[in-house]
Formats: sequence, C-alpha cells, structure tokens
Amino acid sequence: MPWPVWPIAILVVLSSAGSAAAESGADAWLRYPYISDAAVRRQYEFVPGTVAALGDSPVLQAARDELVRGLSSMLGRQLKAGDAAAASGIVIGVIERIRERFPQLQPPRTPGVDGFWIMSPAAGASRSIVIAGHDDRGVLYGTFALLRRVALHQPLAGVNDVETPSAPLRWVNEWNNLDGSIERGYGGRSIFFESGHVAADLARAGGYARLLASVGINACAVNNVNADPAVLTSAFAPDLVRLAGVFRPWGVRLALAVDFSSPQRIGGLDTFDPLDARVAAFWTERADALYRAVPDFAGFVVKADSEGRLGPSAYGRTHADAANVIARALAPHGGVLFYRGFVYDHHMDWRNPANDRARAAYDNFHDLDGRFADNVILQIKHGPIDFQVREPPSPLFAALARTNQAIELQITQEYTGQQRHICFLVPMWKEALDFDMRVRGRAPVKALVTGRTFARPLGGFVGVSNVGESRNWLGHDLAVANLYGFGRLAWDPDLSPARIADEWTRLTFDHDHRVVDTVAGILLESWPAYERYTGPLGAGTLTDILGPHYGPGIESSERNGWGQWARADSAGIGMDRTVASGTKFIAQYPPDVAAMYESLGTCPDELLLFMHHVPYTHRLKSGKTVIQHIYDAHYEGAEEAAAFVERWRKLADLIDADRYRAVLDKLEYQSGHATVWRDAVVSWFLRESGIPDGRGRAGHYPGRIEAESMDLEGYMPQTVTPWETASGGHAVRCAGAPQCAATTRFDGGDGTYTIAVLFFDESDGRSQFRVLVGDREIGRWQADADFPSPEPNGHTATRYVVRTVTLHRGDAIRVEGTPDQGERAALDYIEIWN
Ligand code: GCV
Repeated sequence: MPWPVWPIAILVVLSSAGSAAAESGADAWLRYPYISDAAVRRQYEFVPGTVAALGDSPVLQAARDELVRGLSSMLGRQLKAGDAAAASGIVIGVIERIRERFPQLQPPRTPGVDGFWIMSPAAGASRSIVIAGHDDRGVLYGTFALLRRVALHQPLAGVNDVETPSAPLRWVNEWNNLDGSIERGYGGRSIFFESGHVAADLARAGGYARLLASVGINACAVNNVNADPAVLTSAFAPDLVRLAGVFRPWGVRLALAVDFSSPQRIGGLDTFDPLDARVAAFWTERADALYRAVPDFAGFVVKADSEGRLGPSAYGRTHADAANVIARALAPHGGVLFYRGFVYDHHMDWRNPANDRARAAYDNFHDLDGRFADNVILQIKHGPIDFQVREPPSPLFAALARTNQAIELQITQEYTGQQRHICFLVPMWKEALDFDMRVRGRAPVKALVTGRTFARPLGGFVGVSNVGESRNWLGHDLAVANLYGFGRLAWDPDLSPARIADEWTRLTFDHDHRVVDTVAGILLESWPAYERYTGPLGAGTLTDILGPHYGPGIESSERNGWGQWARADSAGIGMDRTVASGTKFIAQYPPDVAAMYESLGTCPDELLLFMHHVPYTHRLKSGKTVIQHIYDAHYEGAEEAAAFVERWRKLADLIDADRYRAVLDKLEYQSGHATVWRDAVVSWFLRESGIPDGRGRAGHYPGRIEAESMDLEGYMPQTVTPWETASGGHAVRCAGAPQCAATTRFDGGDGTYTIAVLFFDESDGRSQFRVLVGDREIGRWQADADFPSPEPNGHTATRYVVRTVTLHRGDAIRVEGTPDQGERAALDYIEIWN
C-alpha cells in the first residue's frame, strides 16, 4: 500500500505524539497518540475508513466525530464520516436501527440502559464494525469503549461484547460557587461560573463533559451543595440553557444543587415548610419552568439540616417530607432527587461519651426507610464520618431495604492531600464497595447501592469531583487517575484497582513497561503511604479539622462540637463505639459485621481506633504496640513518599518534559510534607504518651539544625501553633528587617551531601530565599505556592532540597530570607545528610 497523503492536521498530531512532545494534561486520558509500533498498528489495518451514524442526534454526531478523531490520530490515517449503506464501514446507532440495517446480526445479549454492543469482524473480513447502543448514550459509551480498546493496544478483530453499566445513576457533584470559587476545590477556579453567572466561555465545560462521557458519567450537578438559591430564579434559566447545551452532545445531563429554604428566600413565601401547599406549588412551578428551559434536566441534589443549612427540622418535619415535596415536582418530567444522608449535629457535646457523629446518618434515616418517593435517592458518603483516610463503610447502606441509595465518593482530595499529595483513592473506594454487609446473605456495598440486594429501581454512584481551570483539571497530573477511576468503578465496580491504574497509566502516559510499572505502582501504593504518614489505625486523618483539613493539627479534632474525636490522651487513643461500653455505633451494622467489629480479637487493626479506645501499650495483631505502630508507620510512610521521587526520576526520558517536571515537583513537595506530617504526629504522641520510640527515632533528628539555634541576623525566634507543626515548636521569622539570615558551621566530614531547608510558604506574601555554602549560592527560590494559611504551621511547612553539595568541615551554611508583605520568610530548620 502506498504511503497515504495525510492532511496537515494529522501530521501535526503524529509528530506531536510520543513521549518527548509537550503535553498540557488537558486531554487527560483521551490523548489518542499515534501508534508508532507497526506490529501493534497492523492489527487495526482492517478497520474501515468511514464512520456512519444511523441518526443525527447531537450525541450520535459527537460519537461519530470522536471515532473519526480518535482512530485517525491513533492509526495515522484519516477516517471520514461515511454512508451507512456502504458495504463496509463503522456503523453506529441505537440497537433498533442497527437491527434494521444488519438483520443478520444478533448481539449475544441485549444491552440495558446506557449499555452497548460492539461487534467487530475477524481481521481480513470486509464487513462493518458495529456499535449499537441501547440508547444514544449507549452508542457514545460504546464509542469510547472501542477507542479505549485501541488506545490500550488491545485486539479489536472478532470482538463481540455487550456491556451494561452497573447502575443507572452515575453522577458527579461539583461544589462550585456562583462567584467562581470552589468549596474544597484544588484544581483552580470554576469552569462553570464566574461573577454570579454561568461563564461566558464554556469550552472547558464542554471538554469536561467529554471526559465524563468517556467513562460513562451521565449527569453533573454543577453547583455547591451549600447551594445559592439564585440558581432557581428565572433570571438564571438562560445561563443554565447554555450550560446544558455544552453538556448535551456528551450525554451528560445538567443537574443542580438546591437550597431547601428557596421557597422563602426566592419564592416570596414566608415559609419553606415541606407540608405547606404553597411550598409544594413553588417547587412544582420551579421544576416546570426548568424543564421548559432544559427538557433533559436530570434533577436536584439537596443538603438539608446539615452544617448550618436549613432543613425540615425547622418545622418538625422529616427528611422524607422534605425530599418528597421536591421529588414530586420533578417526577412528571422524569427528574430525580438526590437527598444527602450527610446530616449531623456539629455542635455536639464532646464531654458526653455517648455522643458520636458516626451514628448520625443511620440515626437520621433508617427509620424513614420506605417513606421516600420512588424518584428519591439517598446519597450516602462511603464512610460514617466524612471522607477520612480510613473509615468503615457507612452502616446505612445495609439499613435501607425500601429506599433507593447511592454511594458518595470524594474525588477531590479534601482530607487526603488536596492534590498536592498523590493519593490514589480507587483502592479505598474498592474496599468500601466490596465490603460484605452480610444482610440477606452476601451483600457487598456495591450490590446495595446498585439496587441489586434489595431490588430497587434506582441507585448508583456520585463522585464529588471539583475540577477547575488548571490545565490538568485537578491540579496534579496523577490525581486525574481518581476521576478516571471513579467513572470506571461506577460503570463496573468489579474492576480491580490494578487494572484501573494500568489502563489510566497507559492512556495518560505510555505503554513502556517502565512507565506502566512505575506510575501504576506509585498510584497503588499511594493511599497506604498517605495513611501511614497521616493517620493511625482508623483514628481518622489527624489534620486540622478546624482549618483547611490539610496539614497536621493533632488536637484540633478534640474538645469541639464537630465530632471527629480521636479521644487521644496520655493513657490511650480511639473512640469506643462498642455496644458493650461505648457509643453503640457498632450495633448499627448487621449482626455478623457488628460482632466482627465489637471484639478486639476480630476487629481489623486498620479500624481498631475507629471502633475501640485502647491504651498505647495495646498489642496489635502484628505484635506491635499501638504506640510503636504509630512511630513505625509514620517513618515508613515518609520513606515511601521519598521513594516515589526516586522512582519517578527514572522516567525522565520516558515522559514529556512538562508533565515529568510538574509531577516531580509535586512528589518532591509531598516527600517534604510527609516528613512534616511524620514529625508532627510522632512528636505529639511521644510527648502525650511519654513512651519512647523503641527504635530511637522519635525526638532525634540526626543532621537537623534548628533555625533558632543558628547564628541569626535579623531573624527572631517565634512560637508556632500548634506546636507539633514546627520542629522543636519554634521557627524564626524575619520581622523588622528587609532581609535576614541564619548561619551554621558544618561540623561533619568532607564529602557530598544533600541539604534540605524547611521554610514556611504562607499565603500572605512571596518571600525569597537563598542558600549558600560560604560565598557559593547553591539554591534560590521563591515561596509562591498556594497553601491554605497565612501563618507558619503544618499547612505551609515546605522543604527545599539541594542535592550533591560538596561540603568541608567548617563551611558556613547560610540561608537568607527576604520577606514580602505579611510573609516573613520564616524558617524551621536545615537538615544535612548523605
Ligand atoms: C460542601 C465536609 C466539607 C464541606 C462540605 C461537606 C458536605 O464537611 O468539609 O466543605 O460542604 O462535607 O459534604 O456537605
């Protein structure tokens, strides 16, 4: 065959494919790089050169264009939109139309809602490839499945596959505020809203819908569950029409979070009582108006009686009353209502040992089972507290036999490193989904939320995604694996984390086994590592509960109404949730599960402190005491984070420069911050328990020189709060001078060393730093990252590392800081090792 003449556009794609080219990350896993390996490419030679859609809906057109785009790019030959009547070609359409066109073909099974059938002839046969959907969305999902197959270099010839998603509802929630900020968003500002309106430029919103469609997500609730009632005003409707318009070709239905008090706040009523006929009329009128504007509108999400949001308790009504009045308004249009199970009292008396936030979801909802309308789905966070690094599955999943339910998973890493740390959450979600609740025989959570165990018509998955305008959507190139993984699990919760990590790595980076092994390996090890250096044995993440939920703040969870208590004191740690002596939370589980958690003998170590209060000397199944486990785990976790950097460095020539550098910077930062976490947790428990580390590490930091013990020019010692977030509880601060310096004399042997400088990168300025050995500058940087605090503390503590520095005994090592505005170039210590 002669070398084809390709249009310029294709040549550009081809020349930019491959590992060395610049990549922004914006294409995420939909890069469609040219398959440069001829042997791999050859297996797709039989793929016809035309794509025809049986129908012209926007979704079918999007599917056809996506096939043309993706296959042309990967196969290096230009496909075209074609004629469905041609003897061969790729033909896509809903199954009825496919049957008319190909009466001789039979799918092995009929695909269900949103499902598809892909039929591809054996290589060499000159027949059509067929993608048949149960519906238009199914065609689109089949399209992306076929493209994924090719992008993964998997065989296509002879494929005869039917897939139906596990559940009908696969949504994302975006906690976007109308001013463009995002609650718990770590990937930049909103791609949906700006200045109180839907954004003028919705190109990225459309691009996001394409990403969602590629993993089977079928609706997106675009605004914060702490909802602004303005979204329901008629003035907002034209904005919503535009947004729905960019979602529509991708089969993503628009949804909104609504404020339960809207009837009063924007409806001109003096009440929002769900049993008041005027309130019902308000919801009906608003729903009717919305559906006139956006006929394929998906439905609402409601957060009520939670964290200060108004709810039915204002009128002594139940959550079922609240949900049903809104659901009835949506029902005639086929809309659904997700009612959030995240209802708890955040002013709980911590002195009362019977109080327990973990009980709240079950206590609030299980009695209401069977009282919700058929189009209401209870949206339940996967654990009973709030997206902590380790929680048991919510017992509410097993307590609803006559209520639709969905699992809420958090893609945005609120408590798991905020996309500055890599923490691949798929293994954590998978543990929750696979957990067998042992109700009516075997009942893994995935069967409960997909409506299989209790035969419910609706059910599914909600991911709190919070993408933003950062080039790679989430702020960290590797964190995008969580978005991909959420979609893949929602489609098929039986997929393994290893398979998802492997797929994502190949699609996002490359097929080179060194890349796949390293990236997928880091992903799969990242949640356990993060857990080890942040939170012990199910006690929760020991983060600053009262602040941004990011850096360490061990005691912030105690002695306040938020109820995330670890009950750590000098004698022991853990929440006693047992039936025998504690809050009786454990009784909310079905008997077999409750018995397993209740007994110290059978409660798994990783949830020990979630379920039991024990002395630090309690021995785990591993044989270690709790306190020694805390020390060891934090050292191990920090070592693993350090190893991620070294592993990634080996990929320097195998990954495009921009993404390589961006990820390296993040991993370097993570390694430094893991050390901050380690030291904070270990120091706190050492002081509180008074029990030394059996391996002598806690409280001893070889090679570390505290800034306050260096020769200071201008710098002044400062107490840091909380004390455990700075080494020795103190930093130095350049308060009254335009520039300050801290100097020490190196007293080790001549050689090559690594020097780390621990400084504080606050949000209130951009200090400059230099580090010198004698007169030789060995590093210079600006503290300009975006951390969530204007103070020196565990959120802002950051490490700058200089490798391979030649040092001689007696050398002066000097750190200079130039403050800027409120940020006073604070330093904690330097550390030297080889
Ligand atoms: C949108 C946690 C978060 C809140 C969030 C809430 C929720 O408490 O910290 O920011 O509010 O969960 O899920 O409603």
